[in-house]
Amino acid sequence: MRKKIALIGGGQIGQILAMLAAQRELGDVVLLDIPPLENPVKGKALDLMEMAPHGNYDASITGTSDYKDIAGADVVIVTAGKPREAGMTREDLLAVNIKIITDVANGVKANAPNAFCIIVTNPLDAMVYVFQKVTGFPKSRVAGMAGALDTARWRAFIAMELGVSVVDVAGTVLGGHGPDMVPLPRLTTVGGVPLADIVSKETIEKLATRTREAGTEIVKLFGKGSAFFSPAWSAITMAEAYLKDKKRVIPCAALCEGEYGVRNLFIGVPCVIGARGVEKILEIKLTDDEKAMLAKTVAGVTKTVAETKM
Ligand code: A3D
Repeated sequence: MRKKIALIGGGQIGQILAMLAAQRELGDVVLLDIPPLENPVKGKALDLMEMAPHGNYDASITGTSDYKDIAGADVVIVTAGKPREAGMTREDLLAVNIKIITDVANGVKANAPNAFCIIVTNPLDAMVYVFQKVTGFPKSRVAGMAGALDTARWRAFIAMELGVSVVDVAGTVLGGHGPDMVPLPRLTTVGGVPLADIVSKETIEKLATRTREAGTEIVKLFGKGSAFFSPAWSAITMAEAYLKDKKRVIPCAALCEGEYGVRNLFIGVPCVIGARGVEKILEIKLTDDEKAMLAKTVAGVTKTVAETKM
């Protein structure tokens, strides 16, 4: 029997998620959005069914506004909520998206209580916290998609700067999904060669700054709305790691209970993702400077989470 993937939110990211999940034959896809947008998701689902003969995939893709249709989903990916517009911070979305995430969490809890849940809605680290509190799901089954994207951006910018294949750039980004996130140049390599051996400190700082501001760079270019191709791929990578028990090491917002000295907070850390969900958090021995940067991003996320009053 095929796996079932429920996508809550059928907007920009949700529709790309549906396409990627179908193309990669991860399972049958249910795209849920709220009325009056029911018909657009039904239309998007039908369009994707009609793409299948050329896309060469077998998957059932349906659109709905009824949570009963996500019953028994193996994976839930949540993009429901408002995206940023030019001039907005992610935190500006807190008030509107907290209500949406609470509704979504209740719908998922009632209908897909065993799913591995990936949250994408911003402000990410606070929304994943709210989702876990409302559902009460174990920490292994709730993760925020942010580090996967932040790391992809870091790798992409390095590859673009050096004119090398992005496949050969390895690295990680820790912390909250915001301007205080912590790219780790010390642990970044290009085909095994340490980044610091081949580019200047100034270039590294320029690349790190661009990574921290990457979401805002796209929002400015779009004018309205935020990135959607790269966030969708990042979330699909996490879903695939779970569904295929790949044990991929992917930076995600995971509930830390002592790791990195952080307690009761979802924050971006390298995680092993396999059939048991977030199976393990890998702890890096950080330098004092890196610890100080991590403390700053943790303080920012703590402040936003406190505003959720949960
Ligand atoms: P958008 O295209 O507006 O899609 C969001 C969809 O959510 C819309 O179709 C809404 O109708 C739907 N929706 C609203 N309320 C509900 C509800 N209660 N139940 C079900 N569906 C609902 O936005 P988008 O897809 O571009 O972005 C979605 C979210 O992802 C936003 O909050 C973005 O800020 C966030 N985002 C996060 C990242 C990260 O890296 C964490 C990156 C890019 C975007």
